[in-house]
Amino acid sequence: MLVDSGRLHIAVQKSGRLADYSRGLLRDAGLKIQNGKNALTARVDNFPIDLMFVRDDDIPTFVADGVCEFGMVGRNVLEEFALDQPEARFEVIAPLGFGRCALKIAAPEATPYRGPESLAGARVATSYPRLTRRFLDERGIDATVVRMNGAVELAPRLGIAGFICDLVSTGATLEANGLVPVETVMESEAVLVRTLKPLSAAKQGLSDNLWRRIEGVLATQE
Ligand code: PRT
Ligand code: ZN
Repeated sequence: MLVDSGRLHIAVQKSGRLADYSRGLLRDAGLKIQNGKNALTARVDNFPIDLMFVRDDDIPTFVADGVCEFGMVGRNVLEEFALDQPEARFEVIAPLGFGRCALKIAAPEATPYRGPESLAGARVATSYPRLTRRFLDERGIDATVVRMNGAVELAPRLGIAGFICDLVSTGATLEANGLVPVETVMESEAVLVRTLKPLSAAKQGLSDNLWRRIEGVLATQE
């Protein structure tokens, strides 16, 4: 268990698409982050704040449990988590303007597609089974969701599924695999998320201060 040291904890992706942007935003907000790219944590010199470098998939859990008071994570990861853990308590404070992408259903070019009803009876491979299931359920489509943890775009070629549901930014990966998007399940970008666990007065003040600083940076980016 983490002892409440009175320090605030921010969960950011250790490495990956959000990592540099997340640290950059905190630096722009005036936080002097100690170096050490491979460390699991970093202290902030000028505020009682620690950064925790973790897998993006773990960020919602850390924030909901209050282990970290703040996190920066893709809305796609957060919403998939929330569908699995409806009792998890956190609030989305703001979109952060980076990590933009869309969760899309795609199929091989030759697949005939006339709308969501074309998905009836199909198999859809995805790393986002709950978001995909919700999309299908909302449209009353009976299809099989096949969970894959990576290389989802290979599923049609391997005969695992006729459709995929995956994140798309430039569309180059779909194209390289002979796939075309047919439906958008959700638009996503990185968001700032805050725990709903009650904070001590000191931490609440620090939390408000941090958010004001981040808000200031975001305002200059509009
Ligand atoms: O190690 P860790 O678990 O932390 O990282 P990760 O590998 O799970 O995540 P990472 O770094 O790949 O992505 C982190 C977040 O970035 C995602 O959750 C999204 O919110 C966001 N993001 C933005 C993307 C993309 N764009 C994106 N294009 N995440 C993944 N992709 C992948 C996509 O899955 C596909 O394989 O990129 C490929 C498609 O890209 P295009 O440009 O060819 O369309
Ligand atoms: Zn991940």
